[in-house]
Amino acid sequence: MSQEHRPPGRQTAKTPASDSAFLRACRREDVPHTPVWFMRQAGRSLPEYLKAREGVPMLESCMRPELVKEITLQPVRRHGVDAAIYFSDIVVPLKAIGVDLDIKPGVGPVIAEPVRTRADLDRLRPLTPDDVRYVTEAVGLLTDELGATPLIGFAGAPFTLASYLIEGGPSRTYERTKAMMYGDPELWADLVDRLAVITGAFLRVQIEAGASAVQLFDSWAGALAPEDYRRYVLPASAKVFAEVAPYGVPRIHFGVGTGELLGLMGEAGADLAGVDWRVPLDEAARRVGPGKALQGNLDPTVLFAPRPAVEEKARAVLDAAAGLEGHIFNLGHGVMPSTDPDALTRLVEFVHERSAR
Ligand code: 1CP
Repeated sequence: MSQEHRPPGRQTAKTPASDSAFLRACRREDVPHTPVWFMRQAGRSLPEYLKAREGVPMLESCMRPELVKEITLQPVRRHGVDAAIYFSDIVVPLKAIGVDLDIKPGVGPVIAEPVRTRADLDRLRPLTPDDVRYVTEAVGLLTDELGATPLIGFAGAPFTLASYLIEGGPSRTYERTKAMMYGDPELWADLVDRLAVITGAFLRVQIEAGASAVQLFDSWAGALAPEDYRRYVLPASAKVFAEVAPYGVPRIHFGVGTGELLGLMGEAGADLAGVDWRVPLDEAARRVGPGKALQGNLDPTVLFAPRPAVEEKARAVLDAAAGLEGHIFNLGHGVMPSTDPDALTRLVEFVHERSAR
């Protein structure tokens, strides 16, 4: 962290959200009920989202503070979740430093000129708060409105961002990404290090503006074998967590298909581990190691089943988490766009009722 950027001692700062069930669970303190929020709780499952987004391209919607505020608040109003997540996308900071990219409907992020050489890497400059003034503004609007409900800031982790930059868009196999990782480890290390600096700066902007917690999405890290994760990815993610550690806000670390990586991800330094649905939470806690709260982990496709089946599966998640210090109920990955929003509202009620202390 640079000298000019000393955190304003937020570790001890009391905010209206400090005593929320979400932040208490992050700190592994007693809670009145298990807090719950959903990855991708804002978005296409909500008709009010589709209406708000009408005629506004995805990336542009992320740069309009009033619209960001409205979309972020929609699931809080509708479902009564215990936390809001800032509406944005993991590629927003890359766009902000001048990477030519777009988010294509039905596809995802698409990069005009993929990063494959040292000269391409040199185009990735550091991010300053001035590059993302709309984020500072929107977080301010949100924290005013949210009061005691915490706001989670987020960013993409270096590996997941690198995969989009190198492949040029979504991938299932990460062939070019792995080709660079194994074929030019020095270029790879410089790329993920640079992304760690950008990501750290982007998270700092959100925290300084008032976010109460941050989540690092390493969504696609599950594509890696543990030894490759340790060697090629862990140092960059650890750098991001170290960068925001002085603020004292809870740091969540999430990836999909990362059952075999949970121990190593634990070493990267976050306060909470986000777990997908493939590993039961009691087993995940053993793998992550002591001193961390867990977040997860209902399979998002369970929400397409009838209500009794959803409740049985949700109960199993709560039961597996019963012996943990600190559990935040979530899905094992994001809400799928065709999910019935009423099923999500009922799930929030169920988790709150079932876990009431
Ligand atoms: O037009 C649209 O509505 C586009 C769909 C969409 C939305 C609603 C995209 C494109 N991004 C988003 C918002 C978004 N992205 C949020 C919203 C906040 C909330 O949770 O309510 C978040 C947290 C993200 C983060 C994100 N973007 C991740 C990490 C989380 C995850 O789901 O693993 C990733 C991998 C992306 C890339 C991305 N952006 C959009 C899509 C369709 C994708 C995935 C593409 C792929 O399959 O690789």
